[in-house]
Amino acid sequence: MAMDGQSNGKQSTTAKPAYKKVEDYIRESMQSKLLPPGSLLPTERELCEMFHVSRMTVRQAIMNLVNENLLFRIKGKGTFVSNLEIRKHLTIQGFSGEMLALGLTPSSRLLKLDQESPVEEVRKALQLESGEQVYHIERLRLADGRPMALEHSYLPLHLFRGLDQIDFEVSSLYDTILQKYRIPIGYLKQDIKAVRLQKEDALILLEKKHGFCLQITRTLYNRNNQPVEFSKSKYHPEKYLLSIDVIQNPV
Ligand code: 16G
Repeated sequence: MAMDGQSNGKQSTTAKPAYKKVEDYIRESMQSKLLPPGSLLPTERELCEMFHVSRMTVRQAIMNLVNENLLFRIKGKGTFVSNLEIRKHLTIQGFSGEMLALGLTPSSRLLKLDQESPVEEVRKALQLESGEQVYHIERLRLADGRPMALEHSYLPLHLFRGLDQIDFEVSSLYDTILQKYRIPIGYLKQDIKAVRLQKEDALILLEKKHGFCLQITRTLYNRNNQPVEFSKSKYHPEKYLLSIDVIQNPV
């Protein structure tokens, strides 16, 4: 399919620049769902052939859309149409449950599963005596294979013996708490703030060296008001929208 590009090498002052034609074509294809969310864009070479333009022109168009977060690149795989803006409701649900409810496939890359002495913040949140140990799980959480959050979970060792035998690349922590350890959840408390990512985290989550994220710190309690998990989740800033529903008290 050939589109009119700059084939004669000339442009009138009012004519659309060639990169803009490519850009508009991609925008329109996204709107009409010819390129639905998550889909792979034609290759640079295919776009060059379609529009009879140079690779630089195609790159300019793609770069503009990447800068607007409408497209994103995965090294070695290509350029994709952005899709996910997760409307995260503040409910007692784990990542896997939340993603499944949205029709997305959750998965995890396990970065750490250790037994350790907690830092003060974790020890206090879990109401542990000094000397008590925790399991520390670090996971990159993905939806449909795309990085959504970096998550550290800390659980008291004395409540979760044997937790390090579980494969958290495939298992849900909340399912494990409920079904394997038979701990019913009572309530949770959480704090939300924007934080600057450290370089290693930015590289994993955003695939760039710098950036911010939305951080949620959550303490989960059982029905006896005992803390069972403390977690820090760093959400991809462009893929999350926190949604808070407030219900009017009956008067
Ligand atoms: C959510 C929780 C996190 C929990 C995880 C369990 C927030 C802010 N945090 O990400 O505390 O560890 O879910 O997910 O929602 P999983 O059951 O899929 O392992």
